Amino acid sequence: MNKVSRILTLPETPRTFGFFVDGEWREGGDLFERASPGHGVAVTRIPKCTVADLDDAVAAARRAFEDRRWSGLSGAERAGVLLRAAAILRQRRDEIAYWEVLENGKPITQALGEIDHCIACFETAAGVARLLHGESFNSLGDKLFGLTLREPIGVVGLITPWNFPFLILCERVPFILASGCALVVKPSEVTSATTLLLAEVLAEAGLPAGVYNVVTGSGRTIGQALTEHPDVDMLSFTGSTAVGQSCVQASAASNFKKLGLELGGKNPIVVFADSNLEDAADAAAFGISFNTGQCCVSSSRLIVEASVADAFEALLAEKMARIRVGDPLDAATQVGAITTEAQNATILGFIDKGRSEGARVVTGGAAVDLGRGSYIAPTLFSGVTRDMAIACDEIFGPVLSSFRFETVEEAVALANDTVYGLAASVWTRDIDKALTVTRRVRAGRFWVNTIMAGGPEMPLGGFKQSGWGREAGMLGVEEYTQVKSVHIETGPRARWIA
Ligand code: TXE
Repeated sequence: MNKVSRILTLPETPRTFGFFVDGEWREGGDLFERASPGHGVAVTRIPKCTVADLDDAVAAARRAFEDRRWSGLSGAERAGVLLRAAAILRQRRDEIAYWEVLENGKPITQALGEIDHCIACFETAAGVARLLHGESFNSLGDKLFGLTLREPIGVVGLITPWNFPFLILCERVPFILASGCALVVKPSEVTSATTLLLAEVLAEAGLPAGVYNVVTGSGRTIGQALTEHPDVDMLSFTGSTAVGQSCVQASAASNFKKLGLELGGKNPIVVFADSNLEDAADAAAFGISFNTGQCCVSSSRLIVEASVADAFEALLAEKMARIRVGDPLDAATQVGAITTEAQNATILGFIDKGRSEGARVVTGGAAVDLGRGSYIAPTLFSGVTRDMAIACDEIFGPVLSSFRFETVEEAVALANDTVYGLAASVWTRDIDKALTVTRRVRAGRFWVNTIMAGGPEMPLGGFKQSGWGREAGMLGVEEYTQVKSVHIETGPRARWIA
């Protein structure tokens, strides 16, 4: 599936995008120019929208929602649009993956795989659109009958980050649309292109005007205004824990909009001595290097049984050293560029801190010089203690911190030793150990003898400070609905006034 079907070269000139409101493209005044992180070459120009543009988009979404042009359709009709969108995405797969790579720096083969996942999200959401339903209560006695209705929550604001611009978008948009809501999306300012391309896809698929609007611009202006907007009913935010906290405050200070939050992670991979160590090492290398570790579910803490720790670290380091770091447009590349200069500096800063706090670099530990762009070698730190920055903080880069344990109790305690709770992985052939760790470690997504597996049928989201709510699957549609309890009386009323 992931074959690159044509030779990929950089665009000769940057592509200029407009923004999308009420079914129409609008030109931006000021533009933000984005350089490809893998090459340092300008690739896109994106509007810096104003708060007035955002107000227009929210008003368009509000009109679309209130006149029921989308929410009033049957689930089958909504499913039809989502399935047509999936078919168009399949046709435009190479093109969307190309723009994703140019702005984000991820390898092209990975981007293509992500588009396939996005197509599956649309198809899954189409199924859920037809199946969404409430409940009936036939247990209230002969005189009363109860129903719960699932109604779309209304206008949703969606703020997305730069690490998986299209994938995170598509793990939300089709499910939000399946619920019957209208939305305004604010993508990351550095990776807006594919969110705008989705507007073309949805319009061609027959989504009514005003239901999907995209306003581009900075987090501090457009993002903040969306979180504070009194006419937005729900905000779904994926990004840093710090901005997540400000979303909570903005929601409380404006209109108590409902929040869905997917924030940071410091995810454990627990490896027992009895596991298939070759497989576990391969998974650990993948878990920290996939998307250059700029992934909220990256397994960034290795928790390995002491009896095999030295051998396992050596095996893992040997595998990590063989990972092909390279040009994102090259189909042979496994790990591409770091997406922003700020993130590059953050990761290198953590590597320095790890060294100065006394951890030992087993492999990597430095930038990779490819002549242009920002690249960092997959890095393994041994001898990490719980007080070190590389033990606690989300690095969001290809940097793995290794810890050791003697007992299952210790493994569980180490795995839970974080404010986050997004994902976890456990490796063992012993079902007792696997189940104990799975039940006792607090994380929203769990992998047993695998890592980062799954599909859009399964819900995703975090425990603890990793967030609120669930996306994808049935729960991912229900998240964007609210429940109305309906009471229906039959027969004569038992009168209050005699
Ligand atoms: O995220 P921001 P940044 C983590 C990761 C990374 C760190 C910083 O640790 O190193 O966050 O990344 C918009 N009101 N994650 O600074 O700022 C912004 O425009 C409303 C984990 O890039 O949170 C973008 O669209 N919105 C994460 C989105 O928020 C605001 C993915 C994310 O950017 C805003 C990304 C504001 N005041 C980073 N300020 C994950 N869970 O996958 C910014 N934004």
